[in-house]
Amino acid sequence: MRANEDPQDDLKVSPPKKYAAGVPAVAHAMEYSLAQAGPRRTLLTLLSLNQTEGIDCPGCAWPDPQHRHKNEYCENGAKHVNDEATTRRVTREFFAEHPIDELDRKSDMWLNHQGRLTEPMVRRPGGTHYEPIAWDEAFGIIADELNGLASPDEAMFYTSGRLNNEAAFLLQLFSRAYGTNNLPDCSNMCHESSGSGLGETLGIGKGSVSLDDIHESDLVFVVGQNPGTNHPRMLSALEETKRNGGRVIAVNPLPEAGLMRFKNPQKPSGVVGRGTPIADQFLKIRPGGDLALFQMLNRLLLESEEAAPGTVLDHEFLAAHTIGYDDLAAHLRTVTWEHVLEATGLERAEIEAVHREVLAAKSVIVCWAMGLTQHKHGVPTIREVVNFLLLRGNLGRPGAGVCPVRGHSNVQGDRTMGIWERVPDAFLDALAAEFDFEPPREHGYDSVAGVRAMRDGKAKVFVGVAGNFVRAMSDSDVTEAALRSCSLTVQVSTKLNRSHTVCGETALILPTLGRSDRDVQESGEQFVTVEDSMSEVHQSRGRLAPASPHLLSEVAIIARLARRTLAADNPGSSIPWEDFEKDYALVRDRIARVVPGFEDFNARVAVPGGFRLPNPVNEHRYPTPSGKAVLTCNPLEMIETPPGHLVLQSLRSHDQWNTIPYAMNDRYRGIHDARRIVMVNPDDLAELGIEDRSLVDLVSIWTDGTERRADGFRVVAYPAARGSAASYYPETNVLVPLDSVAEVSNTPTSKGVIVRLEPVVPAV
Ligand SMILES: Nc1nc2c(c(=O)[nH]1)N[C@H]1C(S)=C(S)[C@@H](COP(=O)(O)OP(=O)(O)OC[C@H]3O[C@@H](n4cnc5c(=O)[nH]c(N)nc54)[C@H](O)[C@@H]3O)O[C@H]1N2
Ligand SMILES: Nc1nc2c(c(=O)[nH]1)N[C@H]1C(S)=C(S)[C@@H](COP(=O)(O)OP(=O)(O)OC[C@H]3O[C@@H](n4cnc5c(=O)[nH]c(N)nc54)[C@H](O)[C@@H]3O)O[C@H]1N2
Ligand code: SF4
Ligand SMILES: [Mo]
Repeated sequence: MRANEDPQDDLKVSPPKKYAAGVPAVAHAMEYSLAQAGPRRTLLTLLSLNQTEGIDCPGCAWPDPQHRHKNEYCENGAKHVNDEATTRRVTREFFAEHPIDELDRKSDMWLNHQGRLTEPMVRRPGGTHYEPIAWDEAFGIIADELNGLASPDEAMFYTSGRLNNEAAFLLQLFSRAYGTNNLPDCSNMCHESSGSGLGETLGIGKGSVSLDDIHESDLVFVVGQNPGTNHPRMLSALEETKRNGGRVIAVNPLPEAGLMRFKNPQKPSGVVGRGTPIADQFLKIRPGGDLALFQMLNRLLLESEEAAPGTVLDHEFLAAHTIGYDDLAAHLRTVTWEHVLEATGLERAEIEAVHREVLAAKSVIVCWAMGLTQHKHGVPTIREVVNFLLLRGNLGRPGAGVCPVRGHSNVQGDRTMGIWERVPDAFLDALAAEFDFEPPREHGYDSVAGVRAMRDGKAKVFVGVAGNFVRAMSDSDVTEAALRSCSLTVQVSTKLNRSHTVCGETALILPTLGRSDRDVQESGEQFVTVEDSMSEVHQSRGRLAPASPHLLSEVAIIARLARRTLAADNPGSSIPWEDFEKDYALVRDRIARVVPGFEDFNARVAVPGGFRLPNPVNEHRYPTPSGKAVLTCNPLEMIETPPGHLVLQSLRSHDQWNTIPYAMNDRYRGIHDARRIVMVNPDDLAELGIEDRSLVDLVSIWTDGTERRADGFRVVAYPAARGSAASYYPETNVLVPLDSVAEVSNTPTSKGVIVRLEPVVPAV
C-alpha cells in the first residue's frame, strides 16, 4: 500500500441497502456540514443552494427543476458545498510546519480535511517546503517560464468541470493567444466517449432531453450509472416518471440502492413510508456487455418489424432523418444470442422482457454515465444506443432522447466555452474574428497525450485550474513521474490535494474563490454562470465571506496571468483583460459574440433560472456531414477475460467527491471504515478459492506483458455480476495502464481493467 493511503483495518460490512435517501441521508449531510462549516455558514449555504439567486451546487451537473423547493439539494450536494464552506484554514504556518515530502505521505482525505487554502505559495527549485509568495511575483514566475519555452506547445492548461463559464472562456482565450490548444480537461476521463459517440451520429455531443422529458417518458433506461450516490436528485425525477405511469429499466453489474427504491425526504411518504420502487427491471450485466445488449435489442426490433411490418420501426423518421439503415439491418443479422448471452451474462428471457417494454413504450430515454464511457468500446456502445433510439424515432419528441448524465457541475459548460483540445474550426474562426488574432489550428493534448508529452520531455509546464490531475488520471506512477519532471507546475485550487505534493521543479499553489464565496470586483458584486447536463445556463452567486482576504477569483487569476504573459507584440495583449476582471458582464458580452446560442447572454441570464441552449436534434437538424443522423454498424465486441481473472471497475463511494474521500464509508453498499476493498461475487470467490474478507493484492496485466499492482485490498463478497470486481478510485488508478484507453475518445478504461486477485500470504 502507498504510504499516503488511509489505514484499512477497521472494515465493517453490513448488507447493501435496498433504498436510497430518506431521513438518514439528511442526518448524514447535516453531520458533515456542521463539522466543516459550523451552524451559521451551513445555514447560509443550504438556504441559497440551487435557488435562482443563490449558489449553484458545486456537486454534480443534474439540473434544477422549474418549481424549486426550499431545500433543492441532496445529501451529497450539502456535503460538497460545506466541504468548500469549511471554517478550517491552511495557512503559511501550516506549510512551514509540514515539509512537502511529509504532506506527500498523508492521505487524500487528510489533505482535504486541512481546510481552505489562504494565500499563494511557492516551492522554489530544490525547496523542501512551500513558502508564501506575493501574487505579482507568482504571475512573474509563470510568465517567464511560459515565455522561455521553445514552443507554446510545451505548456498545457488543465481544467476540471468546477470552472465557471467566464473563467473557462478566458482560459481558452489566453491559451490560444499564447499559442497552444493544449487544453486537457476532466472530460477526457469522463464523458468524452459520449461526446465522440453522439458527435459522430447526431452531430452534437450533448444530451437532448429536458427534465420534463424525463418526467413524461414512457420508458427510461438508466445504464452504467449510480444516481443514488452521484446524481441523487435524479431520483426525484425518476420518482415523477413513475408517478406519471412511466417505467424504468436499470442496467448495472451492481444492484445499486438508488436504482431499487427511493425515499424522498421532501415528502411525508419518503420519511415514514416505504418509498417509490425505481427500476421495474434490473439487468445485472457483465462489465462491458452493454454494446451486445443494445445490439440484441436492435436486432429484436428488426425481427418484430418483420413479423408485423409497419408497426415497430418509425419508417417515416428513418427515411426523413437518418442514413445507413440497410447496412445496419444487415449488420444486426450477424448478432447472435450466443455472443450476447456470453457478453452480457444475462438470460435470454430478461432481454426479451426488455424488448417487450420497448415495444410498449411510445417514448424512450436512455440515460448513462461512466459505466458506458470508461470502457474500451465505450464509443461504439453509445453509437449503438443511438441506433436503438433512432430505430423507433425516439429523438426530438417529448419524453424521448439521449441523456448522458454529466459529472461536474459545469463540465458541459466548459466545453461549450471552448475548453477542448480539438475545438472545431468554426469556434476558432469566431474567436479570431472577435479578438483579432490567429489562434493555433493544430489539435492539442488531451489528458492521456498530455501525460505522454510530460513523460517524454515534450511538455514542461503544467497549469491546472481546478481539479486534482495527478489523482484523477490513470497509471498513477507514470502520471506522478510525468508531473515531477516538469520545470513548473501551477495549481489553481480551493483545497489542498495530491497535485500540490507531486509537483515540478518550481511549484505554485494559487488559492481561489469557490462557488460559495462572495466575489466583489471593481464594478461591484459579481456572479458567474454555469450550464447543467440539460443545457440550462444560469447564474451562480457566492454568498459567504471569502475563505481569506488574499484569494483571487479564477477570472482574476487568468486575466492577470494573461496580462503578464502576453508580450506587447502579441495581438492577445490588446485584449482588455483588465476590464474583464473588473466586470464579468464584459466577458459575457464576448461569449455572446463567439459562442453560438449565447446571443444576448447578459439579458437572458439575468432572468431567474436562466435559459436553455437549443439542441438542433430537437428540431430534427443533425449537424453531421450528411445533415442526417447516422445509423452505425459497430463490431460485436466484449471484454475477453483470461481464466482466473476478473474485470475490475474503479468507482465512487457514497462518501467521496471524485479524487477526494470525505469519509471512509460507502453507506448504500454497506461498507464502513475502509476504502481498500474489492467487491466480488461469492460464486467467483468460491471458484477462485479466495475467502471473503481475506487480504489480496490486485494485479493488472497489460498487452506488453507488464503488470501493475495495488496491494492490500480486503475482499468483500458482494452480489455483483459474475466475473466482475469493483474497487474505489483513485486508489486503483495505479492499475490502469496509460495506453489502456477507449477507442476514438482516448478515455482511460477505468471500468474495464483485467485483474487477478493474489492472496497476501501473512509474514511468518
Ligand atoms: N457524490 C458524488 N457525486 C458525484 C461524483 C462523486 O465523486 N461523488 N462525481 C461526479 C462525476 S465527475 C461524475 S462523472 C459522475 C459519475 O457518476 P457514475 O457514472 O454514476 O459514477 P461511478 O461511481 O463511476 O459509477 C459507475 C456506475 O456504472 C456501473 N458500471 C460499471 N461498469 C459498467 C458496465 O460495464 N455496464 C453498466 N451498465 N454499468 C457499469 C457501476 O456499477 C456504477 O454503478 O458523478 C458525479 N457526481
Ligand atoms: N479510476 C478512475 N479514475 C477516474 C474516474 C473513475 O471513475 N475511475 N473518474 C474520472 C472522472 S469522471 C473525472 S471527472 C475525473 C475528476 O478529476 P478532477 O476534476 O481533476 O478531480 P476532483 O477530485 O474533482 O478535483 C478536486 C479538487 O478540485 C479543487 N477545487 C474544488 N472546487 C474548486 C473551485 O471552485 N475552483 C478551483 N480552482 N478548484 C477547485 C480542489 O482543490 C479539490 O482538491 O477523475 C477521473 N478519474
Ligand atoms: S443532485 Fe447534484 S447538483 Fe443536485 S444537490 Fe445533489 S450534488 Fe448538487
Ligand atoms: Mo466526471
